[in-house]
Amino acid sequence: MNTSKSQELFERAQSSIPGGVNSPVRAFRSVGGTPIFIKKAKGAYLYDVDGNRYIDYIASWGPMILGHAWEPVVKAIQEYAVWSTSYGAPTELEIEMAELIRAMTPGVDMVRMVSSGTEACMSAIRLARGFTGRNKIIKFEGHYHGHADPFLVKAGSGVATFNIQTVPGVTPGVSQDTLTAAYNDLPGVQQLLTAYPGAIAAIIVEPVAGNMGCILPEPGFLEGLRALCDREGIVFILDEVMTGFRLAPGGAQQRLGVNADLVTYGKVIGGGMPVGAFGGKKAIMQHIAPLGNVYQAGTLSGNPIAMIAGYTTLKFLQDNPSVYKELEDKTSYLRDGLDRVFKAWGQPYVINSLGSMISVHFSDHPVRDFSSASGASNGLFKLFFHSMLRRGIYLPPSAFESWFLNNALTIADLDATIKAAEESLEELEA
Ligand code: HOZ
Repeated sequence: MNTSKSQELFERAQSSIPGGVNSPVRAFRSVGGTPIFIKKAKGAYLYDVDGNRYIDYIASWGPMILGHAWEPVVKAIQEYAVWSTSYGAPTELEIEMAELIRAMTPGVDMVRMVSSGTEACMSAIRLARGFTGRNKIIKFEGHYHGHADPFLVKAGSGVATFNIQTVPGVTPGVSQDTLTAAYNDLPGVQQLLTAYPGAIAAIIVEPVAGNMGCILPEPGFLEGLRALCDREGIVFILDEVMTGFRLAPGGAQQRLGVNADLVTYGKVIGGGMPVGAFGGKKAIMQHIAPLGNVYQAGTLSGNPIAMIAGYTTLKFLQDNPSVYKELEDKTSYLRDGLDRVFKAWGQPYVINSLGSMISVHFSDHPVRDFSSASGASNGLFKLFFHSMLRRGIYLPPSAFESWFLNNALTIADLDATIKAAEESLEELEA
């Protein structure tokens, strides 16, 4: 496979963009080699600048649930763009978007649009603190809620990929208010509550962890967190940036039957444009300015182009819930196929999946939290990643990320992926 143009671009990017990329995991540092520079994408396929085609399992890290350059979104953006790309003033479309989100998601009385998942989580934490008058939050090891200061403590995604223990620039004052527990460890959370009575404003959790590979909540874990929050007057925040509108029209709340006080969204909600949102119970949301004094704002919040891309995507998902069954069937098909070839390979592996999220860990023990995810072999993942890439399969360039399926994938694509995995594993053996 010729990737010479990507290599040239990566070299050129070094002098003007830190590390040559605008988001660290894209640099391929943990898997080695040169990132592929993308020229365009359509449906389930990415096309790089050298003319190679890849079957895409990133889906822009989640948003492209219906595939790339999906016609209705492209048309809607074209239609709205001629009226201006930003007003900084309210539009009817924002109300329609808020009403649609309310209709699709359980327990969201009010919603505020922002421009990224980071902003959504950062704002939700501030709101929880303002509402409760408490300072500390609990997050989980290996969970990633964006790159705002309070979340960069034992974080997943790029922070885990690059094994960054402490992030310079995050002050100790901020970090000390972020307490961490292991995912799926309810007694660990209980211990923190005992150690810091009346001090915890919020517990924030990815209901299905997607920033250390894909890791499922064990039965009773999320329900247990909900009960602890009720008992202690803590705001329970579900970070549905990855799972929102992906696991079900109502996200993980609907899929797993758990209710949050506040929910954060990103990715699918923007249909591929930069969008995030946070919403939840009116009693809490009404503390946001201008109703209350918890300040939060944004020039591009509710941007019309972003709103129409997101609205078009969400409306389609609401009107066509069969998409979720199709995605889940495709993911099961992939999972079964991978399971077959990994079993035949004969070395330890773990495949976790739920809905259209899936990942493979080269591990001889169940992967249920950050420490078990970190115990998996990154060396084997690296080799597997590159072997798959050479065969035209684009996986996340880090074992600390979930794969995301899009509904443009065909059975033939999945078969090609399973075959590539079989050949890649044979290559690992050699
Ligand atoms: N942090 C994102 C996934 N968990 C990756 C962002 C990107 O590189 O686009």
